[in-house]
Amino acid sequence: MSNEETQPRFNRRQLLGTTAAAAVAGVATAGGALTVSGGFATAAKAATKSGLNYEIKPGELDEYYTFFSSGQSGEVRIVGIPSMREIMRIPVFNRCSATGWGQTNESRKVLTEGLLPTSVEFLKDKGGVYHNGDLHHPHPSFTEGTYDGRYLFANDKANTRVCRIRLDVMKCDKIIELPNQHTVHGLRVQKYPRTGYVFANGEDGVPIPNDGKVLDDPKQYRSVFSAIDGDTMKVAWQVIVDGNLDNVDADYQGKYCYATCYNSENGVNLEQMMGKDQDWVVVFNIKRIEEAVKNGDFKEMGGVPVVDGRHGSKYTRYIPVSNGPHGMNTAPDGIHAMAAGKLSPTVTVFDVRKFDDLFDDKIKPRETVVAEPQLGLGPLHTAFDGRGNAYTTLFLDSQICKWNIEDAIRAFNGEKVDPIRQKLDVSYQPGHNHTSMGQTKEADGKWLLSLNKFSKDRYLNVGPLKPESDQLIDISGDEMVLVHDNPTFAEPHDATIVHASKINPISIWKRDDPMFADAVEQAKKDNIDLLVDSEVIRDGDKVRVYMTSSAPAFGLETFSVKQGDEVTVYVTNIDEVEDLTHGFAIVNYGINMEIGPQATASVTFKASKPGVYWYYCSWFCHAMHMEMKGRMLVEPQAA
Ligand code: K7E
Ligand code: CUA
Repeated sequence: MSNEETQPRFNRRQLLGTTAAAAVAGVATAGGALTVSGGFATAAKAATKSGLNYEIKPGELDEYYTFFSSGQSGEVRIVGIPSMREIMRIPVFNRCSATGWGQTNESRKVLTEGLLPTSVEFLKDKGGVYHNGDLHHPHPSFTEGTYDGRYLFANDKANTRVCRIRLDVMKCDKIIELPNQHTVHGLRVQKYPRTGYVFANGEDGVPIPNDGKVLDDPKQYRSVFSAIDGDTMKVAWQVIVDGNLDNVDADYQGKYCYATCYNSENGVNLEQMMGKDQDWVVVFNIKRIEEAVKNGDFKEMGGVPVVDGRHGSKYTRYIPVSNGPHGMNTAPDGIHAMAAGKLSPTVTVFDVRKFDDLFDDKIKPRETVVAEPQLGLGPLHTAFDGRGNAYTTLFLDSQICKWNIEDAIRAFNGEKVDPIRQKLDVSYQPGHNHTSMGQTKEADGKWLLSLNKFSKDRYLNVGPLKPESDQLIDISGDEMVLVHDNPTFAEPHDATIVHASKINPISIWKRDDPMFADAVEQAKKDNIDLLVDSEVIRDGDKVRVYMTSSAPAFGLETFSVKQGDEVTVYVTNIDEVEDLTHGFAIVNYGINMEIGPQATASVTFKASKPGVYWYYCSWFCHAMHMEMKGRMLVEPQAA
């Protein structure tokens, strides 16, 4: 719009910062009502319109934890709502310089123990671990339809892995790589009776096994759906499906889960994938699949039972929807589930109570559809307020569309009602959105987060690579009100908003924590009391260095090893004070790790360079923190 280019920039930004109603009228009134300079006028306006208090004063705590994914950054981030302050990062599929994730023995165990043998072999000369991941969908564990504060699960699209994060310590304790599958995209968990299963969608099809015997023969490519046991983190079963699985959700009865599925053509390029007008939502019958596994109606592949769920199978049903569906979301009413159209301007609403009849072949697949409202361009994901309204992101329109589910059903049945309540401009191109507790039966209808792929002009220009832009919207009233913009680094893809009352982390590690059980066991064998002793144990060319750390001193001021030794340093933080973390870094040896209060952390390396190497505490712990250091003396090998 040339009009836009000639206007001062703040005018347009103000316009986008107001509610949709104002925005629609905005073009006409912009010259009048919105000429106050700067962004503050908009914020003040939003504040008076917003029914909720979103200002968190210094020292006050947020009402919600938000677990943000970070896409290709590979970590999970914890953000408070409504303040939108980033509180913590949890390294998962990435390397973390601050905590030593990817370097400590404790983290390497998590990163390696669930790898498939082929990957162990592949990573042999690459440091033994994958250094990247693409974490899309973080979802907490449920008990009876709501969050229980035990775990958070997430997928790695880049290297076909699923992780589990312990919410008591906010650390990842399990990562598994899925056999037979190629990428994990959609991930959701069983809501009832509990988690239970973690459902993981395999997006791309490949030959099974993918060992090079079959290459350019797409007819032999298979897409796989996995159910993982969240307690053991083992694959419980897999299902082969037709098409490429995209997003998934589960019902509130523990009977079904369902996934959007594109590429019904089984094509391998864009042209082939767009060949047909229709794709599917595939519904999985959990009970029937469990029976199949029990009764042996499966093939064992890659060490797990694989059930054939392609067309004609009694384990699945394929419900036709328009081409290229994307988001899959179950409403808190437990009755409605919906698939966002992406390429179609519609959202297709299913009544999950009809799935019993569908599997008994009493009704046709499309008879489970109870509404299909037309919302706008590029519907991707839907969130809920628990009051019967749905909020769908419109990627192409850069809007959130608020609509009423019951009205959409009435319109579908021929009544003259418009289900759309409001459209709110967001900046820009939203992917996921999420409401407070909105993926549980306790949806409270207070906050909506819009996770926008582009920020363009919303923040100070930082060069060609711009941040994403997450926007906080008050949905407590009749109208959505935008209250806050938050820039984020690549790429908070999805987020889950959990009421703080559901989460109860500890502040000091328990000495019997499984995270460092291996170190405790080794110390026992070496007759070391980790809380007391600082000692060097030589075992051939393996050297184990045990030291305590207590602000502001390490238990050892110096230790000696020989060039070529394999050295393991175990540091135990014997401070019992909340928020007193020590670090252990060895200069010019590329080593650094975090040791939380009452934790033990260890790192193993080859002392390949002779000389004097200072080690120091890298996490600020005391007024004398700078003095918390010592020397590693590496004696040169005799020539
Ligand atoms: Cu919509 Cu990876 Cu969650 Cu992207 S998927 S938006
Ligand atoms: Cu210990 Cu800084």
